[in-house]
Amino acid sequence: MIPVQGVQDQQVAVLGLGRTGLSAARALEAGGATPLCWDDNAEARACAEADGFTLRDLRKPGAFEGVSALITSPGIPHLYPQPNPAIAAALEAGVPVDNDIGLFFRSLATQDWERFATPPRVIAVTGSNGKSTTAALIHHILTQAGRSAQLAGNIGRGVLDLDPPGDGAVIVLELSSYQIELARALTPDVAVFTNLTPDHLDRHGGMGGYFAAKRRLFSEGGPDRAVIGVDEAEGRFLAGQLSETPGDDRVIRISARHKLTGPGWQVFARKGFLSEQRKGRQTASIDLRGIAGLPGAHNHQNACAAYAATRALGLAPKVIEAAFRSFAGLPHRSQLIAERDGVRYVNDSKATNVDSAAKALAAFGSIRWICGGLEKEGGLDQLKGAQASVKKAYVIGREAAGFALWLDVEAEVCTTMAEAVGRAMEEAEAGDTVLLAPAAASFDQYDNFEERGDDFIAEVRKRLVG
Ligand code: UMA
Ligand code: ADP
Repeated sequence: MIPVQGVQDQQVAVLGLGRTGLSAARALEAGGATPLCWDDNAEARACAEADGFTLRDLRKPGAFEGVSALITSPGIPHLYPQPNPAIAAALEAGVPVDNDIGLFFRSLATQDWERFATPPRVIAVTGSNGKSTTAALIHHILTQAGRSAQLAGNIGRGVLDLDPPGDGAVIVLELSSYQIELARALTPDVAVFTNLTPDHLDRHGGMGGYFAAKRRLFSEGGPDRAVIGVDEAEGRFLAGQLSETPGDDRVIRISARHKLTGPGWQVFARKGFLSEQRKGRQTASIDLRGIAGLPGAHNHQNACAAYAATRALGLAPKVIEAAFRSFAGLPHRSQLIAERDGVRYVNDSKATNVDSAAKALAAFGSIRWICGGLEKEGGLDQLKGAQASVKKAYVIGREAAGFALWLDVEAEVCTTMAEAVGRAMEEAEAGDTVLLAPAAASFDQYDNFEERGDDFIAEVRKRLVG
């Protein structure tokens, strides 16, 4: 755990008692503060109380008297679509609102660091898609290279739950727009921006607000190195804005679409080959084709980002290449779960938005596509033109019939995963890929995307065994 610094004897309100809130409350207590905890869900409150935490109803008048700050959780809206009443009350009372990420950056460095030969470093990864894969890949490369490394953030582990880093250690954080937007301290040594496509628009009041939230990672103090995906206008803008000169190598531009030219530092992947260029000359190249854990152009973008971030820490291209080859990939992202009679079964349940589903469709051929679920704001327009390799769609979700109307390919309304998997397997022929890439959130039928992916895997395996 990272004890929070500068809070001795203070009362600090904590809103949300999930992974973030509970780890923040523990770390505040370790720093000598008294956390006053609240959650809008009675069950979560009861669990925290049973664990010995003090509850305070933060919605009641006067709740913020004597409170020095409110630490909130990323899933709780503070502005759009409407502010949570407790956050609104804190802001009205002039109480600073922060989150675990802000506390982490403020509390990481300790006096022990003065004895270290190499101070610990933090690499933070954001972007619309590829954050988890890129962060996990960076962590894998560092570990394979023999560096002490820990991984946390939006990937599932609260940042204050990390162990204090030792001499030369690296912390890799996956940060969502929700986490970045409210953090009052943000000082990674290396910051990565993979890409930007519409997601979470309701929480950010549209695309401009979404980009503004992500950009904060590069502006509050500014990282020593910024790795920026320049395949969208926003990335090109950000890279341009951060560069002091055309050759400024504090910015490393990455692309999975274009050959990048220019006097600066760049890493791009084309036709399956990663290329690193500095000062207009190629410095290294890696053949990414056939690396099982990184299929498709979208994963080549992740490879470029992870390569650039670890090169920024001084790792050698050969070491990075060897680690690419041993990377197993993450569950629920382009995850090959079985191959039988020439048919491949791939679980990409994490394709919760349109862009990630389009990328999954581009990574495979002859697809029997299981899609549908809770549609996100922004619509399905971007899927137009992405369905060329789809033989047929099998649509799940409570609104499956409506979802099917948007598709350009033959679509069967299946509603349940069991029906969709059953029908796709009945019709699949050698050479086909049965792909779960929903292009929608899972909450209409499941608690989360993991449960949806596990259901897909179970339905496939049941039939392969039976
Ligand atoms: N709650 C309220 N009031 C509200 C809403 C929620 O009190 O109005 C309470 C809930 O009752 C619950 C708690 O808040 O007890 C949950 O807080 P949370 O939703 O912020 O979830 P955590 O458990 O703290 O997990 C969060 C991230 N969740 C979200 O951002 C929604 C996790 O990312 C992250 O791994 C974890 O912190 C540790 O850093 C998950 C996620 O879905 C994977 N992220 C989104 C995504 O990837 O798209 C952004
Ligand atoms: P995030 O943490 O940003 O949600 P993940 O690595 O978990 O990213 O991948 C989420 C989804 O996006 C998965 O469906 C995955 O196959 C897809 N994906 C992974 N990397 C990229 C990328 N660079 N661009 C677009 N989609 C991607």
